[in-house]
Amino acid sequence: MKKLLSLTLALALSMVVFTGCTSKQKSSSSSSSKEEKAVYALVAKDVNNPYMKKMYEGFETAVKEVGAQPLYKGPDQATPEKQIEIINQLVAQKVSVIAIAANDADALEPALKNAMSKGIKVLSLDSSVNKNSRIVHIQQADPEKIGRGLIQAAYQMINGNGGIAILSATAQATNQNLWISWMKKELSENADKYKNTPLIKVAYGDDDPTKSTNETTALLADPKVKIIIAPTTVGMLAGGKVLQDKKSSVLLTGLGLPSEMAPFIEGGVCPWMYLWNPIDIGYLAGYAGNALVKGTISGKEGDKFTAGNLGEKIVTTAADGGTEIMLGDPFKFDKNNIGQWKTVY
Ligand code: RAM
Repeated sequence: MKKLLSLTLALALSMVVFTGCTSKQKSSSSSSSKEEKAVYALVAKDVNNPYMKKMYEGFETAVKEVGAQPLYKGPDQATPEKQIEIINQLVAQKVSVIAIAANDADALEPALKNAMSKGIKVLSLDSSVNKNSRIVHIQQADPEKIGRGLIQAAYQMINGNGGIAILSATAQATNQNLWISWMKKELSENADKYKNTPLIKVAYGDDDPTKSTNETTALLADPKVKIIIAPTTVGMLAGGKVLQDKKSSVLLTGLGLPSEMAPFIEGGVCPWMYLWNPIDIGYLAGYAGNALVKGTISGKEGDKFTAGNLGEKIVTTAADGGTEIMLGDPFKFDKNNIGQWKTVY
């Protein structure tokens, strides 16, 4: 039912290019035993992050559809050190695929290079590793559109008047840092437009609910701050709760899960926000990993493959000179559509 709703909405909202539909699940009818199946692992930034769990949902579906064995791994906190340990364990376990949402672009390089030297197909998703550490990256949406779009949204929400603060994830997170660099570019390239909406501070909540709550509270101590941009689902939820509890007039936008942020959009704390379908990111990674294992693609620009229900996907050049596979455009959630999306993801 949820899948159908998602599909219908995505069609109805065809003015935006968005693959919002949750991939249909097929049950794996393979009769081969678990031992014989190749293992495809997803390494989360942090296993407890609800967004990562949604990504794994899609990954698991895809991996079962192609007849392999899915595995979910990740640290309890979003640090690269723990991810290195996990990568080494997966190499020892002789998995076939490692799809990783990286806590650092460079720190994982030796471990991932070692994995690739053993024939393991390594891809990053959500938050990329550097181009030497992966075969290909699964990119959720154009980082420039995300970064510029969030600043433009914040500007509109505060009518071009008031300070902007950013509540990010960890200081090393590749995806958040890339989005923030586009936010800063949007501000500096249009200095006249943004002269009354300066960026006051970038705070880091580490994708930890408690730290994100404390950082939000600290941001509110500065009366110049009129809006907080949280380009992380964990930061969005924590920020929304603080603003609502304090009945603050400071507004919030960013990248949030509709299921978590519906009350704040409906209540007005967050006029609107953006995201893409995290389930589809994981699903795409599962199919891309399988295409690498089967040799359908090698990860070079121009390679094409069918990603199950998402249809044909193409490998393109990424901004860092490596390659990537793009899911689609960010999608806007506001009072008009949040009611329909909150039950989807
Ligand atoms: C958080 C994570 C993740 C990011 C989303 C938007 O859950 O930091 O990496 O893509 O937010």
